[in-house]
Amino acid sequence: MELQLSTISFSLIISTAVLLASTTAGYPFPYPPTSTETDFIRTSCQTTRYPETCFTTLFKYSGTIKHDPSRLAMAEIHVALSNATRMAGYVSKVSRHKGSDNTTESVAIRDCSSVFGDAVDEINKSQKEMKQLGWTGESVRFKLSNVQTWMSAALTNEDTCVDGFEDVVDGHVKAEVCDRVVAVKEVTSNALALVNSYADTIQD
Ligand SMILES: *[C@@H]1O[C@H](CO)[C@@H](O)[C@H](O)[C@H]1NC(C)=O
Ligand SMILES: *[C@@H]1O[C@H](CO)[C@@H](O)[C@H](O)[C@H]1NC(C)=O
Ligand SMILES: CC(=O)N[C@H]1CO[C@H](CO)[C@@H](O)[C@@H]1O
Repeated sequence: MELQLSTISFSLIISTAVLLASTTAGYPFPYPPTSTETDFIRTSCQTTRYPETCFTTLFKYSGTIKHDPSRLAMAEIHVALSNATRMAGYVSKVSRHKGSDNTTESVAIRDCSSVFGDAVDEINKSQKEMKQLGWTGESVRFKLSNVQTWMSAALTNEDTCVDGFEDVVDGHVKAEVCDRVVAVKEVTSNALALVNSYADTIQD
């Protein structure tokens, strides 16, 4: 029974990978990903809160990630950084257009713009730290704990942006900002989860 179940899920994984490969055909892969490389991403993504988002954002990097959990975490940090940067740019533009009045909406937008700028800096620092993890267990552990701290702070800042709109009456701007933050939060949360999983594998 157990064998049957795992055979079924294995073929499910394969067919999903094949389906995705065919729908994303034409993507600039370093080279066509092998099924074990995509399996690694699919399996690792199960430990995240948004496994589908995890897989769809990382699938195209499978040739670079191979079976390396640190590259996996780094790739999602990279996705989170470009997502957060784009979001910060959007909010800052809205904030400039909204003028400088003190309506709850304008205040929420200004605050969101400020905390998103911080989130971008924190994710950026995390990316740099991941690029120079070093080799000794101690060094890797120390740097990963920095990354965990910064990515958690980034996630908190993204939440703070949304919380700031709590008392703002429903409208176009509130809906648009809160909608867009959802996607950024998903990849940020996933990146943190992948860092946590990797940190768990490092020996003292
Ligand atoms: C908005 O509030 C800030 C800080 O409370 C104040 O300095 C500023 O003059 C206010 N702007 C307007 C347009 O009322
Ligand atoms: C990350 O930080 C560096 C400076 O250390 C800066 O040049 C770069 O533009 C930043 N990247 C993003 C996406 O904010
Ligand atoms: C600009 C950018 O990186 N956008 C991505 C944000 O995350 C979603 C998935 O949650 C991607 O589909 C976007 O391409």
